[in-house]
Amino acid sequence: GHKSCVLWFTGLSGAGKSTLANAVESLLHERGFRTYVLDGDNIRHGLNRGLGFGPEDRRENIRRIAEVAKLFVDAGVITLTAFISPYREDRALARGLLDQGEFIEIYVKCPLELCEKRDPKGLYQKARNGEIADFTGISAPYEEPLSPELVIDSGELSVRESAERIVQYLHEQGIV
Ligand code: GGZ
Repeated sequence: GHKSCVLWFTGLSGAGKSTLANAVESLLHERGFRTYVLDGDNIRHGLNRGLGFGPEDRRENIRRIAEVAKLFVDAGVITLTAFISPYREDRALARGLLDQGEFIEIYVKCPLELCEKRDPKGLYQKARNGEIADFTGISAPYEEPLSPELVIDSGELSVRESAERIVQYLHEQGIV
């Protein structure tokens, strides 16, 4: 058996968290590991339906996700979470629920201008127009990680390169 862990991706909307989490998952599958990706599609539409984007709701969103991730880790699954998780305090809370070495914070770093230029869902435009309140980077804060395990410059690296770096890190840590 292998050590399990949470790969906690954090970063702005449009930075590439989900894309990267899915790419890492593919590489891990090739090597025979069991994995699961938690993201907005399976969490915000289900377990956390009804939570919004104010600070309190985001905190509750992150807390529940961390608790679920912990269950997956207990089940021996490498768990990848892709949420903005903009508040340091909330990420620290998530980290605190896991054992030492089980929480790997990955800052998917991408300039706001680039995220806004990509704007795949048109949300930044809506936020600029005042149609979405509390939008991260526009009208709500993003607190950059101060000491993440990894920083991935998603504006500079390809998805494949980024994913390989993360798997390399897991290898160095003796996780895979
Ligand atoms: C930020 C928002 C907002 C607001 C809707 N602020 O690019 P997306 O669409 O698919 O990812 C964003 C997602 C953020 O949800 P998270 O659960 O990751 O946020 S947090 O960790 O802060 O709780 C975006 C969409 O939801 N979205 N409104 N106001 N992103």
